[in-house]
Amino acid sequence: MNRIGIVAGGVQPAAGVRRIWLKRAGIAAGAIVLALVALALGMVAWMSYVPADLDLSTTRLSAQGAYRVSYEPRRGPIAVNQIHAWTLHVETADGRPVEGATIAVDGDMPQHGHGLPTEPQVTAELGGGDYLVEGVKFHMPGWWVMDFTIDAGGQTDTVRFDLLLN
Ligand SMILES: [Cu+2]
Repeated sequence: MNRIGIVAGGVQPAAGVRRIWLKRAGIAAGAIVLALVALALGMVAWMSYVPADLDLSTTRLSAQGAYRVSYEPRRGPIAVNQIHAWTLHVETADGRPVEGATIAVDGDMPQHGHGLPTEPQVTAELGGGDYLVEGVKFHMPGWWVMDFTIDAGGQTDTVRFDLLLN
């Protein structure tokens, strides 16, 4: 009798400890799941965030004010996933066409940490300050930026366009 009593007494606390441990593990797992859900929601919100004051104009003054630059897609509105070309027009701040410029092209999605799927380039100078930009493609809807670094007559300046694609 005595022996059974000792055994029973020994089993009781162990089961109690296990129950408490399981309860704590359950609480921890729940907290982890909640944290992951919050993180996922935060990431979705961050990745689809677009500044309310985004300037979508297709004519912009370059960062240091050297050039007034405008662009036009050559075949109508820009569609996601379609490779297309732009005409980029470059003039001085006071409206004189800039010819013979060297222009580098870059672009990315500010919220996604990725750039363009292609490497668009200026492939021809069309005259009158117009340049042909070929190989432009946006592979996702959302907020994109396009950056042009323009070097003409020893004056280098950059211009950024914001685009919002559906
Ligand atoms: Cu993206």
